[in-house]
Amino acid sequence: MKDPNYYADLYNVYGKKPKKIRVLDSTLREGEQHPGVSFTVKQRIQIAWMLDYFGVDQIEISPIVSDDHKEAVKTIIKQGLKADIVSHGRALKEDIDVSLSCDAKWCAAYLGISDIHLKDKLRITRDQAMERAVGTVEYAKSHGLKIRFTVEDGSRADPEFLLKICRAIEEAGVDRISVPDTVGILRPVGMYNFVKKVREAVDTPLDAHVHNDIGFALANAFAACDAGVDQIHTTIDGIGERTGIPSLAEVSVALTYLYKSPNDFRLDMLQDLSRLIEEYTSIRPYDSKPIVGTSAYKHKAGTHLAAILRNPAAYEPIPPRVVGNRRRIVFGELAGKTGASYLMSILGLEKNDESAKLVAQGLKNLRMGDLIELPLEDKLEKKIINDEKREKPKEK
Ligand code: HCA
Ligand code: CU
Repeated sequence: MKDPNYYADLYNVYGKKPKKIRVLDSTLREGEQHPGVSFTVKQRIQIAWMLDYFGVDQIEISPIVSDDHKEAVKTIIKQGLKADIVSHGRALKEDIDVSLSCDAKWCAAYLGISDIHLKDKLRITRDQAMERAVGTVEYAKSHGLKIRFTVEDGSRADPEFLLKICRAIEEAGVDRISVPDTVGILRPVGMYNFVKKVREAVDTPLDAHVHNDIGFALANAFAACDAGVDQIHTTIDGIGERTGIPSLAEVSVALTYLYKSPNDFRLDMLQDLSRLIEEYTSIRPYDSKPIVGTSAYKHKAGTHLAAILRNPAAYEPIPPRVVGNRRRIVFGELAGKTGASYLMSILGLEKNDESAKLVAQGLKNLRMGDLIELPLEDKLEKKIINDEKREKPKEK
C-alpha cells in the first residue's frame, strides 16, 4: 500500500517546486500585545532560547515598550542565538537609537500608510509619511543595521501610495518589507493580489504579517507565499493583538508536511511550547486547537476506533508524537463493538463477539456520554517510550 497521504500530497504540491519559507516568531512582541500577556525578563529569555532551538529564523521583540523589555532584548542578543533577533519599533530615529543601544543587528520599523492611519492615528500627510519611511531606513542603514520595514495597514492603503513607498524604501536600502493585513480584512485571493502587486514592484524579500479577525490568518499567510513572500510571522498558539496571528504550530507543520518547505524544525517541541505559554499566561488553548489541542489526537466514534486500532493513519494526517502530542481513545456510548472489545481486552476480560456486543449496548444504555479516555500508543511509539525508560538512570 502507498503512504496514506500519497495522493493528497500530489494535490498539495501540484506542479509547484517546494521553496523554502522562513518563519519569524513574534511571541515576544505581537504575542505580548495579547490581552493578559506579560512575560518576565527571565521568561522572555527562556522563550527565545526555546524558539531558537525549535528552529525559527527570526525572533521579534520590542525594546521600546519598557525598560524591562529593553533589558530582555539586550540579554537575548548577548546569547548569540542562531536566529536573528529583530528589534521592533516605530519608524522613528529615536526608536532606531533604542535598537542600537541594545546592540541589535536587525531592526524592524512600522508606519501606518492607509489614509485612516495617516489621518486619525499619525496625523501626518502622505508626503510626511514618505519622508519618515525613507529617513528611518536611511538612518538605520547608515548605522550598519539590517532593517525590515512594515507598511502597516498596507492592505487598506491606496495601492498607488503603497507601491510608491515600497519603491522608495527599496531605493533607500531596506532589507525586507513586511506586507501586513493589519485588521485581517482580506480573503485568501485578496491577500494573493495584494502581495502580488508589491512583489511585481520591488525585489526586496517580503514578510507576511496577517491577522485573524475573521479567521483567515493561516490561509492568508500561505496565499501570501504563493504570491512571493518568503517569511511568515507567527506566535506560539497564535496569540497577539485582538484575535492574533497564525500559530507557530500550524505554520511549521503546514510548511513541513503540506508545502514540503526544507526547514529544520523540531516539531516535537510544539506541544511543550504551547504548554509553556499556558503556564506563563494562564491562556489555555481550546481543546480542538489544531496540532497542540488536547483533542487533536482523540478518537471517539466506534467506526473510527475500529480503524485506529488497526492503523492510526486511517484518521490522523500526521502521527501525534511528531508534534509532541499523544493519541487517546475515548470510550463511551459511541464506542461500538470493536471499542468495547478493546476495552474488555485491556481489562483482562475474556472477549467474544457476543459479549463485546452486549458491553457496547450497555455503554449506550448508560447514556452517560464519554466514560473514560485511554492513551493509545502505536508500536513505534511504544518502542520510543521503552527506550526512553531504559535510558533513564536507575534510582537507588
Ligand atoms: C503593530 C502592527 C503590526 C505590525 C506588523 C509588522 C501589524 O502592532 O505594531 O511589523 O510586521 O499588524 O501591522 O503588528
Ligand atoms: Cu500585527
